[in-house]
Amino acid sequence: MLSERMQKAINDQINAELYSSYMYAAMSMYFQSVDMSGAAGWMNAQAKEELVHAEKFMNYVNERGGRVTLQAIEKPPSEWKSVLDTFEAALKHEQKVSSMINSLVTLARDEKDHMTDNFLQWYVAEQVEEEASAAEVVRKLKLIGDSGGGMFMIDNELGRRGLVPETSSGE
Ligand code: OFO
Repeated sequence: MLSERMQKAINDQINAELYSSYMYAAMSMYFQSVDMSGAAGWMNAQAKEELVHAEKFMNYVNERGGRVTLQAIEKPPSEWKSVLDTFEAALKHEQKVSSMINSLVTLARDEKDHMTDNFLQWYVAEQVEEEASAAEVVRKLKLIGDSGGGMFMIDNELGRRGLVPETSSGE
């Protein structure tokens, strides 16, 4: 059985994952509006992954006999200054989510809740990937600078992500 405190913390994390999905959907729509269809596809794939993250938490709470309570999702921004600005915001967001996951692990350890600690390790590993993939795009965008040709190429590259079917283990 989850403690009240852990249940509340996971419910808050479910809200954060749903916000992530909403924010990436907003980024996808922004990229559509500036004709970056590849980047829009990348963000759309990311938005879907975040729903999987939220759902995994929901299933876990239910498996442990807890109660999921959904909360209001904050309104995400709808405009960014540039493609780089958008990916920098995504990276900053993922760093924040990583620190939230770390806090959950700390709580699980404080409570000697080994089941939750073990469950959370999937998210710990996932956050390494989440930060690395956003950071890689940020680095490439900085290299490209104002080059129109470079932007065209990176948009094509980002678009390939949306074409790769998601696997159950590849969230
Ligand atoms: Fe759920 O990993 Fe991003 O936010």
